[in-house]
Amino acid sequence: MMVPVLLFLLLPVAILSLPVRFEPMDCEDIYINDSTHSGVYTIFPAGQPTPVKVFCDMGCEEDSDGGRWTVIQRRMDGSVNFYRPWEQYKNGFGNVSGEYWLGLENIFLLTWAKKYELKVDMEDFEGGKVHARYSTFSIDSEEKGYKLNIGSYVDGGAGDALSYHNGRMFSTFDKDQDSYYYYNCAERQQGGFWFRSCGNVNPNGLYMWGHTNSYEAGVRWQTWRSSYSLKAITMKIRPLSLDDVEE
Ligand SMILES: [Ca+2]
Repeated sequence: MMVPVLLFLLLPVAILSLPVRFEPMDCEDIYINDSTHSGVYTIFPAGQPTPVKVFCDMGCEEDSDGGRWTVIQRRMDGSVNFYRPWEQYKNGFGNVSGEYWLGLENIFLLTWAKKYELKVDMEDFEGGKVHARYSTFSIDSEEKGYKLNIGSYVDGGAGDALSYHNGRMFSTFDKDQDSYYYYNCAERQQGGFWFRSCGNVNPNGLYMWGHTNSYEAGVRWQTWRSSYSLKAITMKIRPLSLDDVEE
């Protein structure tokens, strides 16, 4: 009888003494526990054992916004094709050290677990740089079409082009969930997004190097530059601080 009793007594001790593995959920966890340098890291939005590679924007000295951003989307040189089907927008694609899409399921898991804000950085080919910041950001589950939920436009100089898309489901060329009966917006705008009919914002559109007449398909943020396909655009999220949540 003594052996089972001893085992029973020692088991909790054995479990407690196992080495604890650091499983960051997002870039803020990495910033607090591991590293304050921007770069590629592994996060676990769905918990172990499902690692996801991501680019963390930890900020820099001349940038006073404090970093800790988890990059969910990035365009910078046209090296990655963003005209892809639903399954790939769901699971993510591209190259995390360059252009990529983190994946709707990962974005859903992150924003389901914590409250986030959104910042979109953008650049044109003439050296202009602006951003657009939104007070909150989350998306619903796949059953609800990964519907977009954003709070109010805060600032940034880019203008509020994204609010038009608020409350819309995500669409790809093979899954039309937009509200434009006559068109497939993802086909027309050459990328996946939360299209309405169709949109003022097209971060995942066709990389077109600046001025263009077929601006609808370009990488657009219409309230900043119209008939223009941007050089760079990055969508990134960060958990709200307790102060922000209480407001
Ligand atoms: Ca449609």
